Amino acid sequence: MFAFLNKKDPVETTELKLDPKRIPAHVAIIMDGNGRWAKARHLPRVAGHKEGMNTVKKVTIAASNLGVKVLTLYAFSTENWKRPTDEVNYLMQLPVNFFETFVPDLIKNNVRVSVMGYTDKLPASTQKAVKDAIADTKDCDGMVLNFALNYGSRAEMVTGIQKIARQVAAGELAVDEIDDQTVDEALMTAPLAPYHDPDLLIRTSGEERLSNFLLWQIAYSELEFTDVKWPDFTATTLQACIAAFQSRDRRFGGLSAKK
Ligand code: V0D
Repeated sequence: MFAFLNKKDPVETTELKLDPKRIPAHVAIIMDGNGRWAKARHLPRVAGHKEGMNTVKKVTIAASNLGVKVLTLYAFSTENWKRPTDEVNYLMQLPVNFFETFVPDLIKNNVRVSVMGYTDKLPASTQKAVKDAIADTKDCDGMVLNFALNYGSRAEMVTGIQKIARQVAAGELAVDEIDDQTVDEALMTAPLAPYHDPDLLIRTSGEERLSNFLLWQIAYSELEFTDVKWPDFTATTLQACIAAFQSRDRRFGGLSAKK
């Protein structure tokens, strides 16, 4: 089923039958393969990032039209600083470019921008673009487009544990009161409630690993891996991933589907 998901060349099929009542509320994507896409075309890596940003725009509108509530995109990890300076500098310009070219479309589609990660470590111009995108879309109440920027799941958990420990030390919280919800509320996905946990996690470009992304939050997520490189990902690829998601029986540890 959905064999074309694993083809090098994504086939544009017209319609995939999706159950509109079982669209995953929160879809998270590890957008991998931009460099590989560029290399295959004898282009510099940054050409792949540029094309990848155009894919972000198309997939955002497609997800919003399908009724997704939260789309989380892994744009820059805490490890990506190890890349060549020129590439990092180019990446840091993308939110600026994105803001300049795409905010009107986001507003038209009622999409609100949100960001999670250690954004205070980003260049001032990047921080400003992110802040402006958040401010300009703050009244949109359709889908949330949530960028993970300078994000790492272990760092997020360390910060969350420190927050909880501080509440305990201040006498605001008893150790025995700490539960799943305490942790949910201490993580960077807390503002996405009730959709803080992804229902579906997609990773493009063939690698099957999590790379320090949302480790707590994906406890019960369905995982989809596709060989399609992020710049080649389309609305149809997204539909195929959601069709695969709908073909699965989610049990949440029990014996029958919860919903
Ligand atoms: C490059 C492919 C949009 C993956 C997508 C700073 C890597 C394009 C943003 C963006 C990146 C982030 C926040 C925001 C508005 C736009 C972005 C980065 C990389 C890293 F408020 N695409 N994009 N940010 N790429």
